[in-house]
Amino acid sequence: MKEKLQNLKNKVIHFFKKIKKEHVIRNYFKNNRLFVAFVIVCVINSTMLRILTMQTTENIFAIRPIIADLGIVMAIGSFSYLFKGKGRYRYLSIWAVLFTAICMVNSVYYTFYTSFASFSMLSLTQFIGPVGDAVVQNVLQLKDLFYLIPLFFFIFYYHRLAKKGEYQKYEKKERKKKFFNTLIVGAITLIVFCFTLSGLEIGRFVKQWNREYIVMRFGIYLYQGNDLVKSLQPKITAMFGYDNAKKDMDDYFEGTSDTQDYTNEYTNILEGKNVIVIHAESLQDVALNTTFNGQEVTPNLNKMIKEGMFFSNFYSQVSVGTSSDTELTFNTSLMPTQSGTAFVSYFDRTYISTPKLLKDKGYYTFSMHANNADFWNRRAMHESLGYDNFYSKETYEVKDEDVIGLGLSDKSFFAQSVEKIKQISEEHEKFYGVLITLTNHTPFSDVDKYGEFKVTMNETIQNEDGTTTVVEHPYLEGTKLGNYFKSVHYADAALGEFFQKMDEEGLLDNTVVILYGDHDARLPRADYIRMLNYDMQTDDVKSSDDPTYQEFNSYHYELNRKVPLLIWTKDGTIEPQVIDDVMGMYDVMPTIGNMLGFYNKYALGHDIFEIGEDNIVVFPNGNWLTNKVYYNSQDEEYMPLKDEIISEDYIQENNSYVENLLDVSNNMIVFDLLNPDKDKVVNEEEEE
Ligand code: GP9
Ligand code: MN
Repeated sequence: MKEKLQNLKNKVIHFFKKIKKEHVIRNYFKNNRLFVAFVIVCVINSTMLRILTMQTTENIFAIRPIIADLGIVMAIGSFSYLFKGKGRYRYLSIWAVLFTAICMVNSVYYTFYTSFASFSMLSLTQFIGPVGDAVVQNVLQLKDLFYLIPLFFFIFYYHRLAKKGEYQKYEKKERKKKFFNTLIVGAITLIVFCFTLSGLEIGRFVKQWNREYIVMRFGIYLYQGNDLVKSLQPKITAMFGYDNAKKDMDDYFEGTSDTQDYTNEYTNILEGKNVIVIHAESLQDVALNTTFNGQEVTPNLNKMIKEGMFFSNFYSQVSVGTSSDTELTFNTSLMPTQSGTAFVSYFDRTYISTPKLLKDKGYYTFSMHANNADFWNRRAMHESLGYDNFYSKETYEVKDEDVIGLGLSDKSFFAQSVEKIKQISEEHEKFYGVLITLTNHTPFSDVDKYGEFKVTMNETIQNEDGTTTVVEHPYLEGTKLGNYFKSVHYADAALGEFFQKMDEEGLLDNTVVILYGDHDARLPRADYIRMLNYDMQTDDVKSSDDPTYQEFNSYHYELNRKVPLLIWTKDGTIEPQVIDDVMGMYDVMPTIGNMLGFYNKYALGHDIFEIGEDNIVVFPNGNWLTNKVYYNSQDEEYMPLKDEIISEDYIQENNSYVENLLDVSNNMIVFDLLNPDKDKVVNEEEEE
């Protein structure tokens, strides 16, 4: 073994010595001048773009995106060797122009939107419009022209080589060899790059979740290539199978009435009221039910829950689109799509949504979120959902001292939002507004900024002299779950301040507040086990043999992912009550629709006051939940929730209901089945 290693070492040393002795690198540069110039020009431009747009130390010193750019540029450039004579230059210059254009467009786009451009936006006049105007007015800056310098250098360099007779011409055989070798080196570079990636990074690349994040790690060229594929994918999928999809949808809704065919005690009770929706980031029920040494994690919310209508078994139904999936389901009663995300890939479809239906009733509709407007492609999708206005980061003042975690703190966000809502209420008769919070977002590590809240466990010891001593045990301090509770405590305080300010401004007087947790916080199961089974004496988890040990298996974990849903009015229109039936995000639209006086025939959920205990919550992965059972579709196993025998038929019936619902929902989005013009177009095409 030792000998083999020594041999290998010698070989490597020999290889490098040979490279040095024979001036391999120098010769390579000499023999491939134009290609090398092409690679350098393209990589300089992409690096310049990253550095000029995202000026963080992490980005400025990042090597990985340079490796990715190198790999891509080499692989694409390698094909130039297949062309004879001047053809090689032509091929390379077309790509050099294209790559430069990518950098320039993104440079302009970034100045305007603090994000990177997407091909899918090309179909949106909303994008072309403002950017077009802005370019003419003031957005095109000197820095956007820097990218032309390397390109001009490349063109100039070629002409100089040609003039001096130094533009290399290769034999056919040599060209083939060069093409093959360069392609291999490009591919190896990309493979090396892939090995440096974490699972999280790959996941985010696939989802195109946050464009800045992707460009910072993958470089602009890989980002744009991926974006092109992502933009074309939905168009290609939607080309086949329209008729079947339409028929399935029509069958699904065959028995559903075109207009609401029932009334119950909640019908129209909220009609005409303003609506404030709070999309509470990562807020789980567990935070509402937890106290530390007698201190509630969420005192403000708990108070409101006692005064309002609380749904105690409410679940979000998100897939990879997390926040954005919840926004979709909440506003349209549709499920997330089976591939990609509706917000990113299907923002140009027609949706029947709560903002649109309320707009028909004279409401002004808006959304507020102090993050970059291109996160989850909200800039485009909020328009598709029918919001009259989206107040994003651009409309908020973000001072450094007000930043926590992902961006502007909830306290500052709410304070500034109240001012905006005040103005809206002066200008509009009634409004529907959704406020999307941000601070309580994973990884919950900005603990110093959440304010003082201890997640310890106090032990009171009786002393012999009759006095007592309090000993504080660390309990959840330092765990992710512990940090989560601290973060939620902050979010709750921010909500408390918000409602107080809204009340002071008289903005709660004729308003209904709807608050939901957008999805669970994906916290480690081990932390819950510690929370439930903490042994103060050992500062460790009790043994599972301990008679007081509480199990927390994967089903408990799933059930614990429930999030709050609260409907509250200041004037008591909504009476205090707790609804225990299981309910999903898709049931909100029909439930509040009945209260506010609108109806969507194509909702997949139900008014909870109609369906009651027969309700079923469908999850995008095929799992489902009823009052009786939690079913896991991957394992094809379930956990009964009541002392009741579950029949095989019950499972089968629900399974086929779930499968059908998920398919119909997906098709409605992918094939744009809610677009009344679509049917016409398809019919016309068939007649031709
Ligand atoms: C992004 C925020 C978080 O602006 O809404 O999204 P999430 O990571 O929860 O999907
Ligand atoms: Mn979220």
